[in-house]
Amino acid sequence: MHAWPASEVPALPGEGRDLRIHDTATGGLITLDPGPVARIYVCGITPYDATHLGHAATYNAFDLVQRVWLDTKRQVHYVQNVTDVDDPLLERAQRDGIDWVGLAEKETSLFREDMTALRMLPPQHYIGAVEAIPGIVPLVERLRDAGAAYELEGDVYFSVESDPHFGQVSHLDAAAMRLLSAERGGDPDRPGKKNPLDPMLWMAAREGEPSWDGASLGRGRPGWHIECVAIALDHLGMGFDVQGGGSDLAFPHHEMGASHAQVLTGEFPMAKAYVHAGMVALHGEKMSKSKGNLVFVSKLRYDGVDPAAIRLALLAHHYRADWEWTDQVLEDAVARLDTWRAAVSRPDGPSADALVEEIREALSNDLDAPTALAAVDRWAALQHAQGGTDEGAPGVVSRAVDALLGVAL
Ligand code: 5CA
Ligand code: ZN
Repeated sequence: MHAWPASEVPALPGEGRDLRIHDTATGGLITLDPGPVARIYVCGITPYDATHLGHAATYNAFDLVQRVWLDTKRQVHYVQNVTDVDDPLLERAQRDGIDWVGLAEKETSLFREDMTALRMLPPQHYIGAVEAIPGIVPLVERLRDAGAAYELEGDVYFSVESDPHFGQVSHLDAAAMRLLSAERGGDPDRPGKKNPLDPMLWMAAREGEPSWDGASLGRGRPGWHIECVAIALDHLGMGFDVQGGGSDLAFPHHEMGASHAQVLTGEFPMAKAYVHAGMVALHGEKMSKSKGNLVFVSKLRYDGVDPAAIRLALLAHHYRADWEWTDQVLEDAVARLDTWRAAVSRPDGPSADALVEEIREALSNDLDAPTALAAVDRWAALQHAQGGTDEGAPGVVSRAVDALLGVAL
């Protein structure tokens, strides 16, 4: 699949800083030390509805990861998937009496538009589940042949007990895992499973549903976790730097994915850091396509909201926090954008050298965007209060805000 166009990332004076980030698996902050090419996999959308602010907040977090790395003059190898066949997509298409392929294409196109408008850097590899199927089938066969997967009425399940490291991403107890598994696409109550938590790797063809040639597995379609594993291993290999997504993906998705990959390769861990963004809520509940309490990025754009203001609204919250979207959040961001734009519209101003370092310091410290925004606020306040004589300083601020925060002033 094609991704979306990249906005240019201006180079900044001085040196970037290494990223210290919270890793769910170890439960603490770790300093990543990627090679010259940093490797990141971020779970993509299931395209059955438009991009909402919760999605945008999560992608914003991983966009910042890349911007910190780019500032250290590293290259970034970024891979993202599109879950373009899965139960919720097929259910929505059926509910609305439309073709599932067309629905996925339409919503993926809108996602690309939203990501472009928000200046999110595109992945180098943007891969759909459907196009990954030829790579998924041999992985499932290998797991089965190694005794790590078993068949149940034609479907193939992964045996969580085959991975000695199972549980080391989320550290949940069995009861919590069982609950979340039922909520998030699993089927812990299906009779005949060896362990209720075992996730499906390959679902045998169902009447009226799309299916693909699965070689010795028979016709069917892939499970959710193996999709991301196949794509990540194909494009990044084991031991990549960051596996990213919202906190609702820590279990089961990232836990199961890590287990699949670890059993397949015999290596540990799949990712050096499992990074999870908090959940954005609306009216007190997590924004979710299944509940329908959504504010869409595209709706705001069509209403004339500047995408830079949407981005500032996201950046005003620490990526790990759970937070609530309100009209006030957007109003504050619009006001901040106006203040910043006015401050950089003059040819000279207070020196920007310290500010660039403050933004760098804040972001390298677990992507602390709110602290970075506060630093820019202080510079803008000084500019408005008394100005300054440093010629070109406003240009440096513009470039830093663009390069490190993805906001075009
Ligand atoms: N296709 C899978 C991942 S392989 C999936 O979870 N798709 S999704 O469309 O449901 O979510 C896409 C990303 O947005 C995930 O990282 C998810 O954790 C994140 N996300 C979903 N809802 C919210 C929310 N309310 N707040 C923050 N992030 C969210
Ligand atoms: Zn995923």
